[in-house]
Amino acid sequence: MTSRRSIAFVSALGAIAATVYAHPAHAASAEYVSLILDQTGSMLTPSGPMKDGVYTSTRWLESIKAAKSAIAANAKATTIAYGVWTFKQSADQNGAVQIWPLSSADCPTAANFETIGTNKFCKTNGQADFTTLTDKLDAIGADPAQTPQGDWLTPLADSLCAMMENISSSGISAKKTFVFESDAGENVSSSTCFGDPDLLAPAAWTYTSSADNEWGMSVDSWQAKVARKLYRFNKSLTNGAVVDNMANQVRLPTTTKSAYDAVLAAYNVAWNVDVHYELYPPAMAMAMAAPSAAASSSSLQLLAPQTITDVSYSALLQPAPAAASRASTTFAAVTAATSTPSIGANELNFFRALGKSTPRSKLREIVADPTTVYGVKHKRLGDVDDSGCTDQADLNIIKQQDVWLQRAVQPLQIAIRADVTRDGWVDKADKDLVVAHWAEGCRNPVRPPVL
Ligand SMILES: [Ca+2]
Repeated sequence: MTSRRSIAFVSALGAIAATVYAHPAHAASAEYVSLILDQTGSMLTPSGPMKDGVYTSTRWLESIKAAKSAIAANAKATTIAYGVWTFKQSADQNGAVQIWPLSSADCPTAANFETIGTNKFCKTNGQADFTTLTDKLDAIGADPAQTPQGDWLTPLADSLCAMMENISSSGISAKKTFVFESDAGENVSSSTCFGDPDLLAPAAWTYTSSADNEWGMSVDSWQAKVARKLYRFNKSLTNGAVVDNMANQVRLPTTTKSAYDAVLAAYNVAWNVDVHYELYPPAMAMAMAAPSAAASSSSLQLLAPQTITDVSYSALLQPAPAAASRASTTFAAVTAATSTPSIGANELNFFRALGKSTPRSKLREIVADPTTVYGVKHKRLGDVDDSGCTDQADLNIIKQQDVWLQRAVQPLQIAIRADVTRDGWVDKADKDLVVAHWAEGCRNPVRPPVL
């Protein structure tokens, strides 16, 4: 009897397993990715490729391209879920706010919608769903309601801590990944992770067993508080106890670096950080220092408030592109012998440290450098392989997994060739250009494009 019942029980388990397998939509995801897009006013700063002495994109538009690129390797995955967040202050948004998905109707497949704590996710089930997600990111980039406005208040530290609290309090044990697109500029956090800036913040956080260890940063700086939250990821922020009061901090149960690393690994958290900034050649810095009579242009008015509210060094440099665009003819001849980064060293170091803060974390510096030439000049538009005919072979190169959505910079030669729009990225715009010049130069009939 006992054995027969056991067999029946095992059979029932098998049936349950088969049921779950038949409806993977109901299974928890293996990784939860929170895309955090810095939507504050400084993201409107001209950036990207330069043409005739003027940056032709913005940090915001570059951040959308970078976000797609950061997740490109997941295109065919069936077990990864995504949510998209922004942060800014004023215009009814104070800190981290989720913008997608907001309901199951937003997901490519409604059944793949998950709500976990205060977080909502859509799981993508293969390439078609993933394309829906990247199209959504493009739509967010172009949406006037989502585009940063001329408001420079940047609650960066509070937003990062809020995001970590959102995720840590959800109890997700699977991989947790933050994709973070930002240009820094913390200047208004007033809540849990408020603190004076550490102007000498190191580019890597270092462990010591000291009770008042701040990973090499100054005590109670906002950078140190973000690190406290990350390194005590699974401790509740209730009443700010983890990050706001040194005496109340919950110490990690370790006194050695290896044990500490093991705790970090167990959190299963990664920060994939893209920090966006420009290199300003000398003429731009000069234009910034001595604004011309045209300083009342609308673009400068948009930029001006940050010089009042932003405590960072980068704020002092950010009006430069507007000034340069007014003086583009004189700027065009200038070389970048001694370029100045638009981001302060202490903030760049914070991003660098965050990008290697846990075992899976990554950092990319998305630098608009006027000396960089993107793409290559093909004889025929869209003819990626220079065969003399724009056809499926060119489209196939763009669609290749190690090329599609990638940043088209050295050493990715094939992506550089595929970047027919010459903007530094391989994406839908490149496909569109190939299709716009379809069959040009071809001797034989060409079938319609397979996108
Ligand atoms: Ca391109």
